Amino acid sequence: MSRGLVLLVNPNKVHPPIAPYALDVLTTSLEAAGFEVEVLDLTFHREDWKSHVSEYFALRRPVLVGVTIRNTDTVYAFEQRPFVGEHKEIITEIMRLTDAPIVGGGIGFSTMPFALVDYFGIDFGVKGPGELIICDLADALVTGRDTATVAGLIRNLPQGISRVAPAALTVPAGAEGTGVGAGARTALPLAGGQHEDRVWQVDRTGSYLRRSGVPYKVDNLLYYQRGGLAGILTKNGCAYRCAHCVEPDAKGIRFGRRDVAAVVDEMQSLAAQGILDQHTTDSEFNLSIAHAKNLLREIVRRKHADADNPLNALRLWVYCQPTPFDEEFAELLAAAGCRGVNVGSDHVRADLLRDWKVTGKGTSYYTFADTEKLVRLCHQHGMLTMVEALFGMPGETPQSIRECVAAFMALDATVTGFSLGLRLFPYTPMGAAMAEQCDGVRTMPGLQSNTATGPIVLKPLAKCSGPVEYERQFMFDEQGNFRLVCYFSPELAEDAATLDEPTGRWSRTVDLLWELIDPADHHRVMLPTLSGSSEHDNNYADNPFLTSLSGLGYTGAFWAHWQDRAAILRQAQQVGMIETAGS
Ligand code: B12
Ligand code: SF4
Repeated sequence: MSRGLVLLVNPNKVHPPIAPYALDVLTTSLEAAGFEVEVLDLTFHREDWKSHVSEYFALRRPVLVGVTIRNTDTVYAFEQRPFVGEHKEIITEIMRLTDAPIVGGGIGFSTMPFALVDYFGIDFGVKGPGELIICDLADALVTGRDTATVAGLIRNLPQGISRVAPAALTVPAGAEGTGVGAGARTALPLAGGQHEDRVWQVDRTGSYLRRSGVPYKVDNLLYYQRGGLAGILTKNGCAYRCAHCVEPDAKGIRFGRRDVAAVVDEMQSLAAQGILDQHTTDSEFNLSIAHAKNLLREIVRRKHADADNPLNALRLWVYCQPTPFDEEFAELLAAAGCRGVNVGSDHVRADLLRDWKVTGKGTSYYTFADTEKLVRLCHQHGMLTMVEALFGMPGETPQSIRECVAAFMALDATVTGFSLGLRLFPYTPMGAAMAEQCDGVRTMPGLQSNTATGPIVLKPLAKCSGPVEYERQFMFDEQGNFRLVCYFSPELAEDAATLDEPTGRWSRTVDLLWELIDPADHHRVMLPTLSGSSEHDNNYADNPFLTSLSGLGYTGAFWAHWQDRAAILRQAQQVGMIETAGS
């Protein structure tokens, strides 16, 4: 007999649609713990979500409602489009229709969980993996146990928002206050739960159930038909500490490796449902390389053991860092069915990468030669490559951009993505450092937001009343209006007015990037645009090229079709999917 009904809501309205993998993970654990679970997925109800929600609550009375917040915003320095406003609208409507407590979670949510519990006005929140904590919470609610016993749970109480600290965990030395530091020692968890080891939060042994066509569950096949990709997690977390990145904080600072057979069972189950293009959802597939190789060996073993195994038709797409990546890894990837490798190389200049792309100990882990080797190995083994560059970190100049563009274009990757500007988050080393430097009293050159109404002055955590106030300022201004804080190097060649204005747009640098690329190469590059959403850039959210691509039935990583995008856009225009073909 069921212990009670838990409703899981996906409020993600971004298209092309990406299946809410997180909800399959939570459903698997909750069902194993004896709960009935239903998923209310609003992704395909962008227009009629309100009636869909009210029809549901007219019939059903869950004991707990979980809402997944995958993306806070586009995390795109030009578009700066927040999603949490539309999520709040949905949550407010749910609160009107039910008295059941609401718990929020998700990776976007985990970048600023205290601020979002406060903003949404919900009862609970979870930072990081939630499959075990949500079961503990549901159990507490149905048995009447005090939720103060639910380790890791963020609670919204009349006396304020606080977190039930898990047992003492290993956190980075010096992390107190900002969550930034190096080395490791045992210490009490920080009030905000930032930069923690979250391996204990992860179900590492089970195979997550991936269903299709079952009412009130995630419909993985429908997502594949509409979005062309499914996700597969092999491990949780990242042990590295790159200055711009939210993932070690939001997902955990140690790798929570999943059982290899359980992951491959899951991949096989997806493939058996006809879901053949699978994209890793690890922070980086090749970190923890021995585990990655074992996983690939298991796929290859099953393929060889049985010609009818659906894994023989698998097309795998992976996110990687430039190292570790050796000949054996490339061979295994290709043998397992990998079609493409997306590598976050970010830059060519060692002086810029030194304080930016670093391990947990603060040391550099690759040079440009590693990216050259990776691209060569992939192409030798018949795999496509996408190499990503990120411009605008502190110290970036027109000269460093020129050097990087020349070197990256010479790689001759299948596609090269150039992005400009950083979205800052509360617990990224860079976000925390900017708050320290502002110290609540001054702004810093390079801080920018399209909707700022005055200078952006951030306060460090130690000077805030707590994590709510600290986290909020990266998303909202003092009046509560959206102000997504970004950063662009002030050493780039922009007009004085742009550099002085908190809303200044680094448009001359966008022009520079376009000038540096020979038009004959446009088919194989992604370039930033001032609007931040066009068929030329790599902003996925409602991108006209990507919606055409998925509408026309293409599958696989979107960038794999980038070189053909002029023809695909023409095709989309011919069938009336879009109004004008891109230039
Ligand atoms: C793979 C990936 C992609 C692929 C997806 C391919 C696919 N088919 O899955 C592609 C390239 C398409 C993509 C696109 C985008 N992505 Co993306 N993506 C990822 C990545 C690497 C994995 C996401 C994932 O599926 N994880 C696996 C699941 C199982 O983990 P999870 O979602 O975290 O869920 C766990 C917990 O969060 C928690 N949890 C989740 N929900 C809930 C709910 C409750 C109630 C509870 C209690 C707990 C809980 O428990 C879950 C199980 O452990 C993440 C980074 C990362 N390491 O996770 C970025 C990431 C999520 N993406 C991000 C962004 C911004 C985007 C885009 C908006 C970018 C853009 N402008 O184009 C789009 C949005 C697409 C969309 N439709 O939503 C950001 C979000 C950051 C933020 N602050 O919001 C991330 C974190 C990357 C980053 N470093 O900035 N993405
Ligand atoms: S390797 Fe760096 S960029 Fe990649 S997830 Fe880890 S910290 Fe982020």
